[in-house]
Amino acid sequence: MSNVIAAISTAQAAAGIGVIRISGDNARAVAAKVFRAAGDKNILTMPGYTAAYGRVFDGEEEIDEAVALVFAAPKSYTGEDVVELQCHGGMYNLKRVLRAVYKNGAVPAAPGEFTKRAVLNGKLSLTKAEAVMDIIGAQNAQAARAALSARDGAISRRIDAVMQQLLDIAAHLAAWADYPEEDIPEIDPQNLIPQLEGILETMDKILAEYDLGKIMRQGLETAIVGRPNAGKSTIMNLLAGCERSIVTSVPGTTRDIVEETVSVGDVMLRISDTAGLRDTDDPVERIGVERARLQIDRAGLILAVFDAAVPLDAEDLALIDEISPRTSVAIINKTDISDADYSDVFKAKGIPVVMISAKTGEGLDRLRRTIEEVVGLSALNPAAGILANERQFDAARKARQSLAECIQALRSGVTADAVTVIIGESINSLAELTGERASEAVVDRVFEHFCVGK
Ligand SMILES: Nc1nc2c(ncn2[C@@H]2O[C@H](COP(=O)(O)OP(=O)(O)OP(=O)(O)O)[C@@H](O)[C@H]2O)c(=O)[nH]1
Ligand SMILES: [Mg+2]
Repeated sequence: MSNVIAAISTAQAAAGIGVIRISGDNARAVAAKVFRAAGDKNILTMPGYTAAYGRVFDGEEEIDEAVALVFAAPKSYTGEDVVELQCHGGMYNLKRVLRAVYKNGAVPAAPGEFTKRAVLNGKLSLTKAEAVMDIIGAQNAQAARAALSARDGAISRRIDAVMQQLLDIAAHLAAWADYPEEDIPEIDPQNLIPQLEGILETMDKILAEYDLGKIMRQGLETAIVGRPNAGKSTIMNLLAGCERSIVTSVPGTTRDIVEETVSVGDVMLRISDTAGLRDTDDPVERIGVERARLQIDRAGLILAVFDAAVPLDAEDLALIDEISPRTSVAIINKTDISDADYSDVFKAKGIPVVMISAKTGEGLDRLRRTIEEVVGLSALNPAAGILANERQFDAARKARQSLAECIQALRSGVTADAVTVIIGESINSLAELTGERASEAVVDRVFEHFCVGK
């Protein structure tokens, strides 16, 4: 009976209900040894998608009461017979029931093993399986929507469409090369190149959206930087909606990095408030400044704060130079006490600039809108099908690379045979992406990251 696997599928914590999932050819037989249905229902003969109330036993000792749900193969999550025991929640109780299940012939499920079986039994594609984990891990509405779309096959469909076009071209090329005597229209590289370029463009778009998708799922690493006393911590608190960072009129207040996750429209920012940038003899503050500089290097978005009440100094100008090639927003703060407007300095460098008073909140909406525009997430439709992880991205990148090589080869006049081989490589990479041709090692690696019980 060792093909029967079992695990706790719900959170390992005190809870009203906890579910133990059992899957495999003999799942019913294992379940029947620990669960006795009330009345005349019998786990062994119950039809799929039915439930029975009953009691759970370890040998002759009654250990819980539960509801058993039966899913008959192949109409179950894994494609095998599945029994789910809805027991009382709570760590001790669930583990006790699980032990009884193991004693009666099931073995512990490895991480993601239920979903892996679903893939191997043809119930799910690899990208859909990955989406299952993304649904579980989603931290915001956008990420959940993207994961749900992927679960529905949005990215598979998008990749399949590309693959279909390549298969058509490859088939045509092969037919033309293999049956020269047949009346197959000759292939003109000049026609093929624009066709392949169109496909390349689609792949580039899919690849470009990956970074935005990552920002959507994980949030964007954001650094608030600037001179001491410019109002960085006040802005952090304004965006966070709470007194997260200490604010005082003493320059050099913030030393350690203070982190907070904040939603700005559809964008999730992982903000770090940092120490004011200046040369200082204070050893503690100096470490803070070093950390601030590291944070600038790491950040995907820089919010650079300038104090309207004092003129720009050399430190400010150096910062402006540093942020101009990066994704950044310049914030001129303290408009409530100064009319100074040096926004032209930023505009000249192409840096979006917003004037605000962190003290009164004036300009906060403008700041939020500007951040949204700069990050560009609104251009992304989470339902359209976005690459979900590095594995998928790598495969897509390889497919794109082969396509580019193919176009290059056509331009330099290589034979149709050679071109067919390169197109084949591109198709293989796409098939690896969707899992159609993923090796066992790749499949194993995908499920290593799953939780036990899913
Ligand atoms: N009038 C006015 N004062 C402000 C504004 N924003 C911040 N301040 C004041 O400026 C001082 C410094 O503010 P902080 O937010 O601590 O500045 P900081 O950039 O974090 O400073 P360090 O942590 O020392 O680098 C405090 O006294 C704030 O109350 C503003 O918009 N208007
Ligand atoms: Mg501060």
